[in-house]
Amino acid sequence: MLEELMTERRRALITGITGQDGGHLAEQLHEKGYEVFGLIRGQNNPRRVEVETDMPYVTLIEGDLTDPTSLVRAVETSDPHELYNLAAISHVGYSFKNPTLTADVTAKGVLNVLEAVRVTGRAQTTRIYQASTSEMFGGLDYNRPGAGYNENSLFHPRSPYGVAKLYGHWIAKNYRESYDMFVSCGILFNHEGERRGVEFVTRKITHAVARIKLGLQPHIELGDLWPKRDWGYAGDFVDGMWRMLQHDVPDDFVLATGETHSIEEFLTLAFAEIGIDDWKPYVVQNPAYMRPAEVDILLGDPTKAENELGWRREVDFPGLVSLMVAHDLAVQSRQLSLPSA
Ligand code: NDP
Ligand code: GDR
Repeated sequence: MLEELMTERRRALITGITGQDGGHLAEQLHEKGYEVFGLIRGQNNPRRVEVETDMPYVTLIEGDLTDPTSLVRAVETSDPHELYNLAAISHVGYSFKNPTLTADVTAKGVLNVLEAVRVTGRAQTTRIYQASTSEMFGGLDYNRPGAGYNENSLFHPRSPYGVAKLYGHWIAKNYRESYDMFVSCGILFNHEGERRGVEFVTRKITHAVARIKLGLQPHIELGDLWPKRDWGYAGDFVDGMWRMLQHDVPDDFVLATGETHSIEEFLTLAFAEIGIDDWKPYVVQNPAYMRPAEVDILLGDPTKAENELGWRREVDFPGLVSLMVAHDLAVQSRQLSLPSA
């Protein structure tokens, strides 16, 4: 019996399975031998077929972060040792246009997940990862000017998304303190890659760069180009999520690269990948992509995660841009060579 318990296969439930991080995480957990369950929403989610094709080892469970009963069912069906709560309305610009939905999903949805674990009697057996974000910091770190944000920096969110995430962060910490639950919050800075949605600026650029190279579009429309972000690779960051849940105690950890770069720098490297030195003729600024309030600069300090979790990012900024452009060139070229319907 003891032997059976010790060799029991680990089970993980991922909310946000159709998203960027859900894909990377499912892949890594599967490679580690986990049985992986994914929460999927909607009657006709167009991304269901992608998950079923690319990750046939994932068992999909219908549910929605705004539907508490569906979350109870998902937790009971998967009976997870680890639950990664990645689902959210995650686009900052969109959150200004749909603030109430953002609060329902990105804030209250976290409470629904925590309650689903607690009321099904799993408070002491299911470890939870909450996807917190550098958007909770917002502006400058007034306490440590010039230094990166760490776990002790002040929060000052600048969007409905950031405010909703801050609720999720605090309610997760509250359940850790109130019910002695293993709930860890990863305060992750921007991370990108081949799976990034094209609505986010990095993928929007690499997707357009590939299409410009192949003559499929003339230019790209963007908003502000001066904001700076601490951009890492999603594959590296989901490894950090897993490490947080293997740690001996639940805690909060910043994951970041410790470097910050502007969108202009991203454009320079991306266009250089296709042999274009001056990107300016190919970029049109459109106010539609500007936000009512902007986060000027984000820079993170991952020292705690490096020291306590042994976490390291592998992919650097030029490597990230290069792999994303290469991926989009391959995808667009493949589509070009497909016979038309
Ligand atoms: P994505 O936007 O790629 O994925 C979001 C996921 O949430 C999708 O699978 C989406 O499913 C799902 N979702 C949205 N609404 C609901 C709902 N009501 N019920 C259930 N599922 C829902 O995000 P990422 O993978 O990039 O990020 C993962 C998490 O990490 C998010 O919480 C994000 O806010 C956070 N984060 C991300 C960072 C980044 O740089 N990527 C940095 C810091 C934090 P559907 O297919 O149905 O739309
Ligand atoms: P962000 O990522 O808001 O940092 O949130 P995004 O890529 O959307 O924006 C980064 C910066 O680029 C500017 N920008 C544009 N952004 C988009 N999306 N589209 C454009 O055309 C455009 N032009 C300029 C933005 O104004 C901003 O300054 C991401 C999300 O993944 C969040 O879920 C996550 O929490 C944070 O990263 C950390």
